[in-house]
Amino acid sequence: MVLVNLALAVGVGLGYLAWGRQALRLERELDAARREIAAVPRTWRIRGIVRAVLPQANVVVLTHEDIPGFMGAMTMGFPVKDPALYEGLDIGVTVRVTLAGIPPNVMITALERDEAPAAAARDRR
Ligand SMILES: [Cu+2]
Repeated sequence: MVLVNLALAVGVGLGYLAWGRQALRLERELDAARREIAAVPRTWRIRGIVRAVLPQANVVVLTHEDIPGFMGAMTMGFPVKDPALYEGLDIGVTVRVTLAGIPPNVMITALERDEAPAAAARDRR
């Protein structure tokens, strides 16, 4: 009986160790998969409100909507691919932008005025 219990304890112990190792391996695979996903160039079409234009830095500061899979709504600056995109842009207007790149290195590659009020505009005014 003692032997049976001992065998059982050893068996359960080994099983637990094997399970723990497998869990670790799965966790590592998941991490690697996440890194791979993160390293892929992506594009988003989002709306935002223009808060500032910084031509010296080639940056437009936007209060932007949620960027799915990247970041939530907030106010921040984005580098702009072409200075022509922010030429004549007014502060406070709602714009539709295309963001492209490998997070966290994304830039605005397209920008146009949007007449419909952005969700960000309603929530953050
Ligand atoms: Cu942001």
